[in-house]
Amino acid sequence: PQPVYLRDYRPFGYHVDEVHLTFRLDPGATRVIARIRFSPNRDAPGPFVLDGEGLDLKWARIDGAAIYPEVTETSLTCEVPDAPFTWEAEVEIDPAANTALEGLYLSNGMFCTQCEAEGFRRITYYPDRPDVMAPFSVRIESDLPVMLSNGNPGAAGEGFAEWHDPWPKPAYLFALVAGDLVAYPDRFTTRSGRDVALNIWVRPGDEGKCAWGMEALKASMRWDEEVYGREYDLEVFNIVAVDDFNMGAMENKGLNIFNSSCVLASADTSTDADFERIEAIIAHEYFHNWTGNRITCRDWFQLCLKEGLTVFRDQQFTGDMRSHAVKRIDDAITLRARQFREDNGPLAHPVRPESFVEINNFYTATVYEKGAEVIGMLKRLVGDAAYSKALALYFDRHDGQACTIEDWLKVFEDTTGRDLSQFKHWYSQAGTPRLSVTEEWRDGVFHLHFEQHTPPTPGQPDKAPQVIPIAVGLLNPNGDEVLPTRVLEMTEAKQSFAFEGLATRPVASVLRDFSAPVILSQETDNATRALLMAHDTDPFNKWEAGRAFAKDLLCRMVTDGAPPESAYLDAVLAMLRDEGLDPAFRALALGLPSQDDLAQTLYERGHTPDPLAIHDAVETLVQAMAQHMQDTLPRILADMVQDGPFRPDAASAGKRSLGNAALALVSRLDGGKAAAAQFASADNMTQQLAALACLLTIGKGDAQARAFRDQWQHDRLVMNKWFGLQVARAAPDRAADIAEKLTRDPDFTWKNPNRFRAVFGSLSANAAGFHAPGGKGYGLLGDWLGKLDAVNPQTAARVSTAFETWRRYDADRQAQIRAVLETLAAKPDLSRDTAEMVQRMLE
Ligand code: B3K
Ligand code: ZN
Repeated sequence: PQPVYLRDYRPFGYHVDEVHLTFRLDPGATRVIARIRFSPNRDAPGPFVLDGEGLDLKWARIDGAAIYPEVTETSLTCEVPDAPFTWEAEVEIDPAANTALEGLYLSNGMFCTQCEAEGFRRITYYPDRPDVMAPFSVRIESDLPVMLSNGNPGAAGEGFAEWHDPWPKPAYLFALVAGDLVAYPDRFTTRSGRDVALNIWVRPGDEGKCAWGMEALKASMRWDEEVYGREYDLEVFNIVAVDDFNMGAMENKGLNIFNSSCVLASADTSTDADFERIEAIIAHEYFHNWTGNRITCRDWFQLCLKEGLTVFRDQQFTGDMRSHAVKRIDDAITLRARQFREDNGPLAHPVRPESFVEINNFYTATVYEKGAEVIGMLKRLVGDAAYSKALALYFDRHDGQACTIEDWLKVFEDTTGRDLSQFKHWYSQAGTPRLSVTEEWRDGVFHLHFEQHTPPTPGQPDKAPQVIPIAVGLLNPNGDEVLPTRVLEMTEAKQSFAFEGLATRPVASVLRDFSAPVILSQETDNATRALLMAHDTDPFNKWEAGRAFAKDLLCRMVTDGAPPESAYLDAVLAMLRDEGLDPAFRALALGLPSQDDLAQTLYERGHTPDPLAIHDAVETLVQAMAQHMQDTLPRILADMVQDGPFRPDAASAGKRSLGNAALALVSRLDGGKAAAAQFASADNMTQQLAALACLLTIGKGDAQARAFRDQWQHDRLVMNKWFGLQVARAAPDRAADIAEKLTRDPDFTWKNPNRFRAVFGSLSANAAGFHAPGGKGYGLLGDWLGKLDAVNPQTAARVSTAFETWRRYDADRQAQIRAVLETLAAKPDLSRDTAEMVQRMLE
């Protein structure tokens, strides 16, 4: 298939004035009758071509007269009047056969839809593009008890229900749900006094897992009013939980559809991480109502317009609800693990890509998370007040429109008078900038000399310097801050900044709060790191000093056989003991860089990474930490015991998080005694699962894994954890075997994306296990990707990114992975999704 290019954008030749759809639901033969008012777009005349895939056209009419359009596999064309006209057509579709989970499909007997990005064309013939916006009226006919669509409810009766969405929207926001569902209801009054009915719709039996999601929804609605001045705009807001879903959730207007794993929560089945993720995803989808729905994207190249901004907003929300410091660290960890990894490999692409073969392959960490970082930098550069003014102008100027990144940047230019043309490189240049800094103390003046460089990425050999906001603070050598955070604005390839009026040579805390998504290198020594770990007032850099220390130490352990250094162990222990610090922060301070991150760092430092050597170094360091901290750990375990029933709030979760981090270390010393005890007594999933993880990590826990299964066999979401954890925590030489054994388990319902990812997402996340010698992990994943691709291309393509780092490894591993990728590429019916991914990885 040919790529689509941003530069080829043309508006559609017709406006859609209104859409009326009737659905006669039937699992194997649903009828969709469309009546649509079109009018010629006088500003941009063009041919009348509708998108359509997998549709069986029964008849079509224009202004009541039968027509016989020309239909291909993907489109429909016909002659139309040069004036407004009514298009009518009836198609038949087969939801029961739809395993790709795109368009209208069935999940456990329930009808549901997923239309973003281009799924609506699998429902009826339509200009399936985001810049065509129209009000929709929908009538659903079936004997199912619950029938939902977008907007406000209309007439309903025996066997039918009608919905009307007054807000013009693109087809990708269309949704329909019908099934045997029960509601968890609530209400919300907006600040202007509109009463909104809220519902979370679930399968009977799941009502008890809705309270948390509902609280998160109400908190999101309140927050968006308070912080962005955005109110909800319909009489109802519905959320539906669906088991079979390709991603997390979908922001359909007034009818958000969620992967059940991203909305259902209870203390005994969900971990603290689940609670936090659910809160964030509910907020994210809700926030899309303004950033995405009311203001949408002109074309799919502008995806970051809605996704980067909405991620940025949900990150702000989580920071406000919990802890800004902890959230910033978590986000930096995720960015490095997913986006830096992507940016450093064959799948690197700009935040706003310029071409694609399959748009579903571009719902990436770069578009989402780097897209959010770009907004964070913009806010840091213009300041909070100007950011708020720019956003107010954005909502005011563009409400009801389908916009571009140019529109977005223009509101900032107009409110601040700044020229953002250089800043725009963040949208067009792929790759993670490398920022290096050296320090100089001369004649009582302190200088920071910076250099930036962005390595080549596919299709982009040369990069221009970017605008980098560098937040810096200075400490004096006894640890007192002598210069509070100041944002330096770097615009050149090389640039220096001078600091005067200092009595002594200071210690620099650079890139505070992770002020730009770059890889910083800074010559420093252990004493400086320890000083920053102890005294930096910026919580991110306090943590980062330890993280960078650990990274260097682990690299030296791998390359030179260096021993774990006591300077590091002492500094971490001091943080662990500091009761003035938030337990969640102390838990993060105990964490180590991921093995994948270490592999990339070693690679960039000129070594061929050996995943097993990296694994061994990490094991050695963890063991040394456990021994070094052995006197303190029992006290931490005791202090972090929660009193009273489980509460999912941030403070309680932080205590559990520190307790579980301590438990992991204690397990290295006591052979798993404490973990086994915690497993046996836990009254919540956070502690039960963490205890099982500790045991599996030290090669024990078989009995507990069996008990866990017996206890949770009936709960599909908990069983995903059971599948995933065994692979994630397997020793390197056993990971592929365990994964393989699990694929033969009768409960390995692999067509369910959550279950598939539980096994194979965990296999690729277990770096040493996935890359264990012999290539068994590669072959197993390759075979299963081939099998899944025939059924669900989107998920297969996504999981194939497990191979994106392949070029950093040795010749044997490269040959093994290349063979797997080539076998996939040669498959006769490989999907466009997976074919594009495999081809980009092989190029
Ligand atoms: N907008 C959806 C993602 C759609 C993915 C299509 N393959 C969820 C979200 O970002 O909120
Ligand atoms: Zn989103």
